Formats: sequence, structure tokens, C-alpha cells
Amino acid sequence: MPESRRIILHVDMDAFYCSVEELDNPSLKGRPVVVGGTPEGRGVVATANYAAREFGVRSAMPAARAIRLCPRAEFLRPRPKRYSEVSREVFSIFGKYTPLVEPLSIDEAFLDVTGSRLPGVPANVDEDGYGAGVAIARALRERVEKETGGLTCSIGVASNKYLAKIASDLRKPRGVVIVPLGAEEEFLAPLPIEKIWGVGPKKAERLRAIGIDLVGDMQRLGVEPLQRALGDETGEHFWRLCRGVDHRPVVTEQEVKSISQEKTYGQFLAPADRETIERELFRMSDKVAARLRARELWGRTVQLKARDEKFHTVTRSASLDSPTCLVEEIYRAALGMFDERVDFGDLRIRLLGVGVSGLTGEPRRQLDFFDSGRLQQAESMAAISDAVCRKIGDKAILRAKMLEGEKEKKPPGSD
Ligand code: TTP
Ligand code: CA
Repeated sequence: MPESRRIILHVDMDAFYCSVEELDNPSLKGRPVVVGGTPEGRGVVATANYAAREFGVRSAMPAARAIRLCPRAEFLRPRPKRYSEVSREVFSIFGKYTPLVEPLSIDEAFLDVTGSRLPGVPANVDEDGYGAGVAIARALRERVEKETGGLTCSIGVASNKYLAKIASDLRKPRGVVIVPLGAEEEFLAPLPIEKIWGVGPKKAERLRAIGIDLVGDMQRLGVEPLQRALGDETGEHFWRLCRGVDHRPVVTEQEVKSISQEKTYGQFLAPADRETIERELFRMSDKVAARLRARELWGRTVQLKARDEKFHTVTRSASLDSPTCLVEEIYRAALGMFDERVDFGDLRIRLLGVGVSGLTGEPRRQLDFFDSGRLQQAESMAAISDAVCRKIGDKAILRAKMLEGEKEKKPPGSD
């Protein structure tokens, strides 16, 4: 169906922080370079250039270990301001090829180039089914390299975001990988199961136990055995992913700015009715979180809105350390703002609202600050609760979560 064909690029800068360092100090070229913390401090590797990766140095590895693996490497402290500056430069080059640019992180973006043309490329060109898409990818790579003075990127060209992202990672650095249109399943089949979004080491182990090593094994299995092994929702989800199905649009930053939920109370809430206020904030946080997850978005800023019976309205916002899609984190921030930054005195409340902004399609976790394993676990719990909600309705799960919260509460006076 050529009408609905989409041409999506995933562009990812190679060894970004290190490449910027090499750009600014050419004497580093050809040598192993590591950017990150010091072994004495919290000390993890932010990134290593490809020369250092040959020694086994990887992102998020303790700096002390990196030094043992590659003592000859140049160890540099990060210069975030400079990286942001270069990032802006690179993103402005992306914008020359399409207005549909979805930033994923400082050095990665999805570009929808379905409607883009490239001067000098005939209109009837159709490499691998992507019109001028492949030529655009190559031109973009050359231009980034030329205009930045030497930064390279890798690009995946595919019919959707998920496949483009998998592809861009396969031939790094400086690779352009095309997922031929109509041959998506064949492209995925020989890849290891970990390439599927959401399959970490634990799930991979469970899948191997039922004989699934490669994405192709999962494709051959069919949806029902997958559902038996992983549950209905998850099974169906992986069934879509293993065949490369993904309908998510490329969302530019301007399009979705925030997701929020608010309610006006015909019967005003008394400020002393703590239980109702907490329940309402939790309920709204839960809805916001579920909507984030449904769109596979994470938000960095939590907003609270409140209006008193005299129509005095306040909005407050708080930035989180890392983008979230979890009810617990949104609720905690909203309640914190309500307690500390809203003072209606004795006036009753006529409206409450919770929202999240600063949205991103992919969480960039600072691995040095977060135990990402714990976060991943919480997120998969959240995905399960979404599934349960759909089946049995909000009430049961809400009650269950509220009860959990009760258990965790400290005894009075313990603070
Ligand atoms: P990545 O794109 O994950 O890695 P990279 O660009 O260094 O290397 P690759 O060629 O494999 O794409 O991350 C982009 C930048 O984000 C990276 O240069 C440094 C920073 N970063 C961290 O600070 N901490 C991390 O744990 C990771 C993964 C990246
Ligand atoms: Ca990168």
C-alpha cells in the first residue's frame, strides 16, 4: 500500500561525547578515549570511543574498572554545555531534511522523511522501496560530518520507528542500514531475541527456556504459545514486535507538550479531608501515568493545579531527576507540591489537577544516579497494572495500590 508507506530514519551520533572531545582536540584521534566520572567520585563511564570499546570499556561501567581494562585511555570529565551546543547544531541539520523530527536524547532522533525530496535525486528513484529515503539518509550523514567538522552518525531507514532504531544500531559507527520495505520479518528473523524492545537478560532467559533464541524463533512460534508463556497482553505485544509492527507516529516536540487530568468538584473538598485529597491526586496521577505509557512517553516535569472555592487558582511544577511514566513518582511529586506549596487556609477546594510535561519518547536515564534494574521492574509492573485495569476496571487496582501505600506508611511520630 504505497499510500500508507512511511519512510522513517533513526539517526544516532557515534560515541557522541567522545567524538565531540576528539573534534575539539584532534590529538585525541586514534587513541582510546573515555568520558565519565572519576574512580574516586561516583565514577561511571558515560561513554567510550570505539578504540576504547575494543578493550571492553562500556557506558555505565565503573571508571575504576575502565582504567584497569584500558590504562592507556585518555580519561576526560564531561562538558555537558559543549555537548548541548553541538547537539543543537546537529539537530538543526536534521531539520533541513524534514520538519518532522522527534528528539529521543541529546544525540538521537527519529525523522519522518515520507514527504521529503532531495535536490538532484529523480522523483522515480525507489531504493529498497523507500523513494529518496535512502539517498536522504546518506546525504544527511555526509552533511553532518562536513558541517560539524567530522562528527559521524549511524542511520536506520525503515517503515517505522521501532525498525529504524534497531537498524541504526547494527553497523555502527557510520553505518546506514536499510530494512527493505516488505521484508521486515526476514530482516528481524536472524537477530538475537535481545534486540526486541523490552527483552532484557531475564526475559531473554525465560524465552530461551522455551526454545526462543532468535527473533525468527518467536515469529515461527505464533501468538498463542507466546501468550501462554508470557500472558495475553505481553504475548500479543511481543507478537507485534517480533514481526516489526509499530504504528507510532513521529511526534515533534511541539505536538504533545503535556498530558494532564483534572476534576472540578461539585461538592467542594474540605482541606482537612486528607484521605479524599490523597485519593484524588493518586487517581489522577494513575490516569496520567497510564496515558503516558499508552503512548510510550516519559515526562520530566510534574504539574499540580488547584483552585479554591473563591476561584483562586494556583499551578505548581516540579522537575524530576529522570523522566517517568510511573504513578508512584508522579503522585509523590504532586502530593509534595500540594503539601508544601499550596496554602488555601480554611477555604475548600473546587478543583484539582495533575499533569506531566517535558515529554520524551525515550527515557534518558543517568545510570550513575539510578538503579535502572529497579526502575525497569517498576515499569513492567506498571505495564501489568495497565493490563489489569483494562480488564477489571480502575477500582480494584486503585484499592490494591492504596492498601500497599498504607502498609508502607511510617507509624505516627516516627519522622
Ligand atoms: P549513546 O547514543 O547511548 O552512546 P554513544 O553515542 O556514546 O555511542 P554509540 O556510538 O553507541 O551511539 O549515548 C549518547 C551520549 O549520552 C553518550 O555519548 C554519553 C551519554 N550517556 C551517558 O551519559 N550515560 C549513559 O549511560 C549512556 C548510555 C550515554
Ligand atoms: Ca549515540
